[in-house]
Amino acid sequence: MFNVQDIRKDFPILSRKVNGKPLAYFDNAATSQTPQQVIDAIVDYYANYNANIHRGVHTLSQEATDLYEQARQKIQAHFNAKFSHEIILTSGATHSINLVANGFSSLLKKGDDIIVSALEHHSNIVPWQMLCERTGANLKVIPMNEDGELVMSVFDNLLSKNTKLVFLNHISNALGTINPIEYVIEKAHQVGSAVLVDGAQACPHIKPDVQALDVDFYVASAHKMCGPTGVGMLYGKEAWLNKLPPYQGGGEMIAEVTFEKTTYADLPHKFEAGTPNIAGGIVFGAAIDYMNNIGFDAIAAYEKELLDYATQKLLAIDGLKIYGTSKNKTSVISFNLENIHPYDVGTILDKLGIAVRTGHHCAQPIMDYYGIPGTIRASLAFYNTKEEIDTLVEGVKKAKMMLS
Ligand code: 7TS
Repeated sequence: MFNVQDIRKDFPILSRKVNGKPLAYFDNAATSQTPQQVIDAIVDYYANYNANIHRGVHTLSQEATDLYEQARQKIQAHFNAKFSHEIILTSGATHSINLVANGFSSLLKKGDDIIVSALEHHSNIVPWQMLCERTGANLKVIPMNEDGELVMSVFDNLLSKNTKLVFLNHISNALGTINPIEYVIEKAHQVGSAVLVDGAQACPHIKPDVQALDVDFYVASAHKMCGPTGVGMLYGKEAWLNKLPPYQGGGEMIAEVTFEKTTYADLPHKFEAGTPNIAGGIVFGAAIDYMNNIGFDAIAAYEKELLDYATQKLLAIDGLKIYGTSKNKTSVISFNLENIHPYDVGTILDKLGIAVRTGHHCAQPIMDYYGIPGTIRASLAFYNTKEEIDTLVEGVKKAKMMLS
């Protein structure tokens, strides 16, 4: 049974005060909070297992290696990848995207097309622009509409035999829109293009099945799903990962090194140069366990309830406009008050202990589309409550009164 008050007891930070008020944390899309089970796993690693992995004959190193590889298997099972070596542990979604973008340098030529969506976080735009500069490929954009949805009829027309890669997020960080990735994957595959899905904002809410999706690459960050910062994953189909060259050179990614020639290790090690975030990788596994114990169906149902409640309450405030009104959206609410700068509202909310993000949310093209400098974003998680939403709504009303 889903009981939010019991769940909240797992998160020590949720009982602290900010500016003398109980914290109401609504910046979950930036980073999620960390349950005690995950904090304990970090302490356990450093207290009992700390050693470098894949290189020692000694017991500690072997134990740490086993834990790290078990975490990889846990991640494999969670995303339903066919092989554990299709899971590359990275420093996060940004690293994962850059790894693929860098690899495609050797696969693209002038005149090839790559397609992005208008709803992307900068980390799924800039690495591809850099790739286009290196290769002469063209970057094409699937546009958005007023509701913050992608215009799929334009996407259909952008696709051609020149399309080599399509990349878009599963869920928009700025608006919460759930994108029709199944359709995108099917259509892109029909013209022989690969697809990368940025799942950074989807993984806190749903459990993606990469084989059912038939997606070529899928990326995620642990810190948005109750895990630590500085660790994430890249899923890639084995054939694609074998086709891509290594991203970074260094220790642990080689088979043999001489000054004449170096050969590379097999997957996944080919993409994991240097000492990784060992504790982070292991604890990523613990975070996945934590979320699965609560259950993604229960999380989705509860968050939908919170989203509907918050949307209705906020819309009752005169002059408040919500950006991102797709029926198919998750628990992110981006909004503005008429004639008031989002930053000013965010500052007043902070004084009341309410944490929201204000600004362009690293998604400037979306703000440009709406002709606004930014929004106030309340992103909800399964440990938020209706009472906290009431506090937010009262805070927004107060800010409106003070700033009008
Ligand atoms: N992709 C999406 C869709 C994101 O929302 C983010 C981070 C990233 C990629 C990058 O993830 P990282 O872990 O590599 O940094 N999004 C946000 C946000 O919305 N507010 O702060 C970070």
